[in-house]
Amino acid sequence: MKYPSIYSAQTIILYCEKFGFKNIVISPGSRNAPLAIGFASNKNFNCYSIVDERSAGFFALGVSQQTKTPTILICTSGSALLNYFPAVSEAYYSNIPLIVISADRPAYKVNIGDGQTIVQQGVFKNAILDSSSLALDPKHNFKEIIKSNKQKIIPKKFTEKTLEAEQKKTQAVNEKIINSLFTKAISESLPVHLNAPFEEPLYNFKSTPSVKINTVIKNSIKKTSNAFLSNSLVKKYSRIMILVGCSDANVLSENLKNKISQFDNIVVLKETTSNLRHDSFIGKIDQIIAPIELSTHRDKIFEKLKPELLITIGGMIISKKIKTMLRNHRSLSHIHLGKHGSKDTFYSGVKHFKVDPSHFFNKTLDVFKCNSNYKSEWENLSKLRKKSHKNYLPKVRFCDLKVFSKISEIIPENYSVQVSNSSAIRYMQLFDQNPSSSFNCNRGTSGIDGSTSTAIGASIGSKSPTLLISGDLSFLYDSNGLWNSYIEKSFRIIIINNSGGGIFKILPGYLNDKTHEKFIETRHNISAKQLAKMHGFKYKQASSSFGLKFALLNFFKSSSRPKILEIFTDSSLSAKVLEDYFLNLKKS
Ligand SMILES: Cc1ncc(C[n+]2csc(CCOP(=O)(O)OP(=O)(O)O)c2C)c(N)n1
Repeated sequence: MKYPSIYSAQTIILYCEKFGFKNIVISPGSRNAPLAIGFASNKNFNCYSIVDERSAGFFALGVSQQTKTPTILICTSGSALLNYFPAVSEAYYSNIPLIVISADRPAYKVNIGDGQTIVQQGVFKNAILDSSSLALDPKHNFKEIIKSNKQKIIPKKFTEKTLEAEQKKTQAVNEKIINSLFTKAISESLPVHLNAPFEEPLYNFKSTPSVKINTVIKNSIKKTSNAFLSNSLVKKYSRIMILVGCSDANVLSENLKNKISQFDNIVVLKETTSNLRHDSFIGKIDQIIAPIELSTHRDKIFEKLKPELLITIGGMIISKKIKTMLRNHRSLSHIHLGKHGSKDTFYSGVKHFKVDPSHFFNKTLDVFKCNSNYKSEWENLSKLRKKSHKNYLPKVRFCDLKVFSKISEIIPENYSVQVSNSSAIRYMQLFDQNPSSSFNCNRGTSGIDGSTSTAIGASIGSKSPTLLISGDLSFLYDSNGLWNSYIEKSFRIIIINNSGGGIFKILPGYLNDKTHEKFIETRHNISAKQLAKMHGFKYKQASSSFGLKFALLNFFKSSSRPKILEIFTDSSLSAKVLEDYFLNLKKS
């Protein structure tokens, strides 16, 4: 073991040990060398070396997404830190814990023309739970510190004794900061940023720690309150909709799912990324809503389908169609359940109950009970759509819809599936998915900048084999995600290459002209083949139904190297087919 001789660096490592953090993602640099070497030589940690900080950030996000515990990110000073921003904001908006630790120069060396230096404090201020900067250790190379005409750390007249006293004070302040930030990241499941200024020398280490930390880790689990029971919103309703966004399969207990399914006044609508499974819960929300949107009677139908009480669980809702429906036809009330703050997504004035959803329903289900045919109205529509969907699919030519129907059929049991933005996750939501597999997508900020890195990080954090399903732009954007040595042999990537941002062709307002093609769709003819070769993947292509069937035969079989399957589709045909599909869903 090597403990850095810089007291604050050593303290950070000791706190990480004490808190039981395991996964440390380190990007190279020398200002952060005390931490990099200190963590890497400590057997309590699994350390990952990733050069590109944007990719490192998303990799860490993927690990945390699966482990549900904070992953530590370590980077050097300067723009390195800023490259974490996309992942930090994704973590912030999708409630994933991350601890960013940036090495910095002492304050007196910032803005005086020192190299690789920017103002690092508070850089994530709009997308971070909390951030703080440590105080510089006065005792570490005080001779260098007092050289500065700007330093405010060591008074002009000092003795060995006063320096010792200053160091003691600094140590106490720094421990408080670290303890507070780490506790917050755990209890709130959100990202925090700790900035750590270090003076040189940076490469001195000791085999045993020289500081003794005084931590008392507070139990962050709060007592569950039943205060919601006396809230006036908890009463009988004939029409309750439970809408579940990004979450884990266990967000509701089996027992509760069965109980809720017996209520005819409650319909449960779930997205693929909710990972909630129950036969009576309704998925494929867009399939139900799209044909209504096309109907001349849509307002009347939506008024009948809208809930009196909307209860949301989990994170972001992907379906634009349900958002539009519920904004135009508002529920009387909206309750959001869970640890994290709710958003007024549906403009109906949300009330947040900070409570575990299972606990809430265990206490309230009987209060909500009421005879109604609300659930059956939704169920009838769902059955009709299922029939139309089944009739339509065999007629479809080779295009995105066809490809996603095939992929959805072949995802093996117990896979961890990561899906990129944007049409990939939307297409996945049109099909039944393997109920034993889990589905995740970076929907916090819906970026296309980190899906591959997230998936690789998730494969480290997950016990299941991982499949990434990605669009071509998302894949090419984050190709540095492949630049690390942690890609397991079982890792699989399917790229649907429709030569650009095919999503834009299925969104309203797109015009088929050269300007849209160049600046919105960003059409290209790049393939992933060379990248696959460069990063040691096995690579296959398909551009027809037969080719795809053949390529998928062995795709999930165990292999000596990870694999990429690139499927080429025509974006114009795909857009046309999807439009036609929604039109045809009306028929049964
Ligand atoms: C970092 C970032 N830049 C731009 C966007 C806007 N955007 C959303 S989807 C998309 C195109 C994605 O293309 P591709 O990965 O090929 O998938 P598909 O078009 O099939 O959805 C873009 C550019 C974004 N979401 N994130």
